Amino acid sequence: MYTTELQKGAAPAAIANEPRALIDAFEARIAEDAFIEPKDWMPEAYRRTLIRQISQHAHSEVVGMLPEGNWITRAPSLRRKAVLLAKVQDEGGHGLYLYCAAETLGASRGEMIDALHSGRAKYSTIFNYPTLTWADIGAIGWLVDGAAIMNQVPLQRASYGPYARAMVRVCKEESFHQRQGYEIMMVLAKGTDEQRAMAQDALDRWWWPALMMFGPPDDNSPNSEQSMRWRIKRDSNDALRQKFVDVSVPQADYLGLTIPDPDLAWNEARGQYDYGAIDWDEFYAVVAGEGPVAKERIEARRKAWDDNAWVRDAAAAHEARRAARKAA
Ligand code: BYC
Repeated sequence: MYTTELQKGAAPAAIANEPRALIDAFEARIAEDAFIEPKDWMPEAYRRTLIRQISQHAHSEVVGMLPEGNWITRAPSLRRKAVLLAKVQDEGGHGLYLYCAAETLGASRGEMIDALHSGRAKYSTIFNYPTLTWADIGAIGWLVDGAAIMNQVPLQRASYGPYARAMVRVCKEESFHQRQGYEIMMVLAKGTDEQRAMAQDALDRWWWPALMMFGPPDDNSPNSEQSMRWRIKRDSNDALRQKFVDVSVPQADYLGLTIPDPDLAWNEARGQYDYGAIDWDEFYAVVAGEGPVAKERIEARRKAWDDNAWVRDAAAAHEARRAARKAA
């Protein structure tokens, strides 16, 4: 994600000297819920906000392959291995759709990757935590993909067409991912004492980081107001976090597992769960690159990029030869 001078703090609604008539026409289209397409005129601040969010999203998918990829060779059965392999491949595919969506806004793939590798771009905090046991793979599918779906379903109606359309397929696949994770948790929760303890330990470690995926609280979210006005975001960070808590608590109950929050309680008046305080110091430290395995994650991405340079070179050489043959 790009934190350029423009994007520090809240995104400005418009940049000086943009023609009023164009801005008005753009805002009218947003107001009537029309999609904005790549060739349409758009305010520069809208374009940069989208590049920021979509590239962060793409990086999250690609870095998000690492914690689970780590378990492919150790999956407990051939079936589990095949399913996990398919899931991790899906995440790579999501990254590709999203990089393509960002490219339609004029961002180059090379610049986006460079921003990730150099630490200038952000990616979701959740992927900076280690996967210690097989139950973590269940907890990631259940909670991390569950949180991702909660956040991404409204993005299917984001005002930028290519982003919204990419989300349609991503959400379908995430739904399969969530179910495979929950199924792993069901098997462990109904298993031996040791397996149940492993499932509970995974829930204990992933619950709070999953709540942090939705971003800072609304009163401390500099981008939300403008992004919601532009209908990029349809719901606030806190609203989506609350929905996630409300659907996850009965799922944990069904598993016979305990959510690690002593303040969690049904609030009859609100018709929602109250939940305890999130450790925002931890969130901001992880955003700043201090996550438990943050350095390993970026190092792994850089190494993959360098080790596979020959593939990019070969593709470029093939394309150059093909173009030369065509010209001849
Ligand atoms: N982690 O003003 P705010 C997946 C940053 S992967 C890191 O609320 P915004 C999966 C935020 O960027 C799916 N940074 O921002 C893959 C901003 O910084 P800048 C991942 C975070 O954009 C593999 C600052 O904090 N999903 O599903 O309005 C395996 C202030 O925040 C985080 C997406 O990427 C965070 N958690 O709202 C399994 C969804 N939260 O840029 C699963 C797309 C906030 O101003 N993104 N920050 O320097 C979004 O929906 C929004 O960008 C967010 C944040 C809700 C995340």
